Amino acid sequence: VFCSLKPAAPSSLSVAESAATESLSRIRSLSQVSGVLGSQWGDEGKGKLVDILAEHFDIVARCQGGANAGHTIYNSEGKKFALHLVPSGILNEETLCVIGNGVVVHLPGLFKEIDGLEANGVSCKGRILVSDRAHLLFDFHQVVDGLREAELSKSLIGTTRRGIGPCYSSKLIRNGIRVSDLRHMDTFPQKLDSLLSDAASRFPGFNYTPEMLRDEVENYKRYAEKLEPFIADTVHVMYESIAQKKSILVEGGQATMLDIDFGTYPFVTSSSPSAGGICTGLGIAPRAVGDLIGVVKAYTTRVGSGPFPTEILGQGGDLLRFAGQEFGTTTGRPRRCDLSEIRLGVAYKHADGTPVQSFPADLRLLEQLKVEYEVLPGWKSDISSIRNYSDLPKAARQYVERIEELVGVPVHYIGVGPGRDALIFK
Ligand code: 2SA
Ligand code: MG
Repeated sequence: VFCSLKPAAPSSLSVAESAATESLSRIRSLSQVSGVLGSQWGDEGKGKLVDILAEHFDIVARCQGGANAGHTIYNSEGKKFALHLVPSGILNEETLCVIGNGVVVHLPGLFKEIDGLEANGVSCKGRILVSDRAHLLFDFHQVVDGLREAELSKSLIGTTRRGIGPCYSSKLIRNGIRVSDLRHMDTFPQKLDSLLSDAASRFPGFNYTPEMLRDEVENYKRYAEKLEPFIADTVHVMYESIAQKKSILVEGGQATMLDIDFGTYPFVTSSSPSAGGICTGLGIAPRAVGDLIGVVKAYTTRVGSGPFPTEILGQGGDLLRFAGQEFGTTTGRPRRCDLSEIRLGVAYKHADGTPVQSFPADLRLLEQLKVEYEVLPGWKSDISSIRNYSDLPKAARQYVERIEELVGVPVHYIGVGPGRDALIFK
């Protein structure tokens, strides 16, 4: 968590009041353009933090990725919403949600999400803007994602099969179709035909028929009409909003270790989930970007393939996975850490014992290196109902403080459960 520490609240207030005032003033003093980014391999709980912070921002914007993101948030009644494309600010009525140019948009999925939200009383009309520069992700991109993975067989990436890589491929090879192209249905069929023909010539398993094109064009005529009220030049909206002193919270999808440049390539996603993605995916100038909040789990997990030096295999891993799944699926269930001791990975070493200076690009090296651990005491108690940092077990505080010390970054928000209120401000 990278925001600066603020002075303590006046001493005339009670401890609880002063803690609440301090946490509120810290949120209010976040920069005009702030970001919530994943710092591990995803699933850190970005959506929850964005949902909490959203009421203090005018705009919540996505800058990269697509429906490969899975952001689970709960409203004040504890109702669960799983979002993939719609920004996690949507539950806050005053917040405008922006899907930026860097996002790849699967319209059937987007409308399914919007319809689901509307059916649950969350109004989306006039509250979601989709960039006219965003690339359209078609069903066939998802099919190709599966075909590519099948080809890779044993060395597969383990993608979400949402078509992300194939859609960004279309974008970079420069025959992609953008949201603004929906306004020109006369040329749309040719563009789509070129994309589908490409896929058919590359993959023998891809059965491209004239009916497929005809049906998809018909679908997209309807989507074009339905999307029209949502389409905007979001780059201009960002520029104007910044000039008008409106605040923008950028919601990252995936995470640094899945970044196309900085992650464990090729076991990465096809976008830039780290800080640079904010500028390219929304058209925001680097100088406008202020505080970045990096979200991490208390323990690291990853889905899909690729090296993971501190992976715990066997019983220990099962224990964490089991506990993690329990609180991942069931609202309000006690969050526990059953470990009697916690091994904290603090450094990587080469096989000969010499230290590894920086996170290696070379995956073979990453697979072979040794991890240096520090052993800290665990806390075998339920901390899910704790709301004040000082009430946490000593071992839990030690864990947080040792991480702050090692990383050199203050920890300001500690989630202890899935709900909106399950947060400790530190
Ligand atoms: P892709 O589909 O091309 O982006 O997959 C490439 C790699 O990126 C990983 N990846 C993810 N890892 C964790 N969570 C993700 N999002 C969803 C979630 C996943 C879901 O938050 O739960 O709903 O199942 C996500 N998206 C991409 C992926 O595992 C590959 O390693
Ligand atoms: Mg997730």
